[in-house]
Amino acid sequence: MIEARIKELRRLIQVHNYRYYILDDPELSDAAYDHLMRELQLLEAQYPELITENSPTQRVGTAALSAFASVQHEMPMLSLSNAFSEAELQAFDQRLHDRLKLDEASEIEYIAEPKLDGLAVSLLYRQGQLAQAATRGDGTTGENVTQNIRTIAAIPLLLLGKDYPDVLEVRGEVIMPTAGFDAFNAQARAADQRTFVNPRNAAAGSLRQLDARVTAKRPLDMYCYAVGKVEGDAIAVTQSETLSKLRAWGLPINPKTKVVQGLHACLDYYQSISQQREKLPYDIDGIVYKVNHLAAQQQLGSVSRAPRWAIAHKFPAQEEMSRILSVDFQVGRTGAITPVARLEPTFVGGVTVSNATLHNMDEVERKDIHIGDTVIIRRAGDVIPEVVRVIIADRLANAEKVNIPATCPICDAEILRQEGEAIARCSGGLNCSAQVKQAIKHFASRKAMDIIGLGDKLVELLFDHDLVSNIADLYQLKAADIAALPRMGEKSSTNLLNAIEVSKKTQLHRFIYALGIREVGEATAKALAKRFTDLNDLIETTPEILQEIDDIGPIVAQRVYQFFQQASSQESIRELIAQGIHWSVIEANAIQKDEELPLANHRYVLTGKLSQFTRAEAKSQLEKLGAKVSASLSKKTTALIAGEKAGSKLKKAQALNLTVLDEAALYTLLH
Ligand code: D41
Repeated sequence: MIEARIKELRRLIQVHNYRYYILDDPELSDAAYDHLMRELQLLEAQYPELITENSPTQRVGTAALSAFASVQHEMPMLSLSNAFSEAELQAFDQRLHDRLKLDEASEIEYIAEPKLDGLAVSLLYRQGQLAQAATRGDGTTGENVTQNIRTIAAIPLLLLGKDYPDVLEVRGEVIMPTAGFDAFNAQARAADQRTFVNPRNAAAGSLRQLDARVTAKRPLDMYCYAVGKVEGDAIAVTQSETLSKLRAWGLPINPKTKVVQGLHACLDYYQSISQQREKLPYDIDGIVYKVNHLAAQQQLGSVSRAPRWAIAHKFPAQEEMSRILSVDFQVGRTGAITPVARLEPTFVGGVTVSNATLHNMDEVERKDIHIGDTVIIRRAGDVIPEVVRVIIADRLANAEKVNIPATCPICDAEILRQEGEAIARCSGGLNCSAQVKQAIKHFASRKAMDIIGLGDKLVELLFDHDLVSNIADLYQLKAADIAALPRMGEKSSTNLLNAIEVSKKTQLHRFIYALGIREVGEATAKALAKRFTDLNDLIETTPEILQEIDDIGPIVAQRVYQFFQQASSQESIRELIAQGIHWSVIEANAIQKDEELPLANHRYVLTGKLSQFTRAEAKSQLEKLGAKVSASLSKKTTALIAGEKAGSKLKKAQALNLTVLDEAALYTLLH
């Protein structure tokens, strides 16, 4: 009776683990799951003789080891050769064509997957039970880390189903997801303990704990990507089928893994994953492609510890070494002073970087940055490059500390830092030209008034030539004055004035956002516009009423209230409205969620020359209707919008059988 219940509980927990970790489709709430686990723990406490090694309660051992035993891998764990460019990948595909005697036209079927930045391990299942886990080590000899691997919840102690081989060795990568890594480091920092440099080191460090109770507290995860030794019937004839089987037995497989046909599909996959990279919950450093058919793999074999049938296509490194030449201080829209490191130009993350933000003085202190320091810099995706850490050992004896100036480098007003705040600010307000310029740039920006063509450089130019000294001045600009500016002409002058004219018809939330009230981002501006459909009501409101709005707390309420209380704010709003800025109240009432917009989930690519719009205008208008506009075609592209003299994109779209729209069709789409 009791024994049956215990067995049933173990089975239930195993099944729900599978749904949660492998299928990513949990059926139980966390509380209901915990309830099952507690019931099992209680029963096992009462009947210790019924505890088995593979009970889900027995993941964490209680005795620390004195050292790891070594493990000989029966089949060596091979390594991957690398490709650092498209050309190298193409050469790989060509080599395989040659070796497999395929003609040029036939495409090799590959399986593509993200290359996880973790630690390779081998799991050995005997009769469906996790019997041993080892690190890859040098590929021949690794370390026995079974007791640590058992603490990783995503790894099954028992396989599901019945048709697994008697002996099954599975290989994969243990990782620490970035969220867990950040949380771990934040906690370690707060407790003045050692932090890890990156998730890979964190995963490795966590697996190399002699006390599994320590490992159990680390947020580790795993994805399997290969089988090693197998005793019993052959599992499959392709790599993709192998992975499906592993998944069915309860092993974690990366859901991004995809079968692709030929080199071009590999490159498309590479592009697609590169774009998702920053949003993935774990670090990756490239893409791995493998020949999908096992017979072809066999035929290709290996050279010096790496299979010929697989390759890692690496992303450009995101971290490189550089040197801090000097530190400047930039003034933001709200006067915030940001220290910026000027660096020895360094190629990182695919571009040459010569500046990196140091965020604020607390960060400068924490990272202990000195002028002349050798540093690790990082540029990930579109994120602003930053200094990760200093290599202290390389510091010169006379290196100078970084000090914040007492006064604003632009307007000379005093720099103040409030108690408890990390950010120091210039106290010059609108007397500080840096703050005014930033305010104008923000006002014109895409999510604000969306004045197309009025970017940072042009704002600087207008300001420096005394054509604008505040936001409202934009609406007084004269064609001849603009045309007379350096590098401007009649055409660009007309374009700018048109864009300014068009921007007058706006939406209330854009206008509120454009005002640049501190702490009021796009979402808050939308919330305000929804609550106060009449701007005058917003101007006259109180902090109490503001706080009744969801997501508006006391600080934001105070900022908004203070802003509208200022005579200068009210004056500038009056002036803007007098210049013709307007919005419709109906629109203000119906702020649509992005997914409700008419072109939500549509993806367009623009090419060729349009006659009625610039490409930027077309892009902006499509985006306002919820569409995504990207630079390159993919299977997900809704349509290519082709103007005159469209070239290779048009050919590619035709080859991909995509819809192609001309300018007239675009016009219809937008109206
Ligand atoms: O994600 C990875 N890091 C990854 C590593 C992967 N997705 N596939 C891999 N496949 C192999 C072969 C082809 C040899 C089975 C690998 C590795 N090896 C690997 N990891 C560490 C050394 C080699």
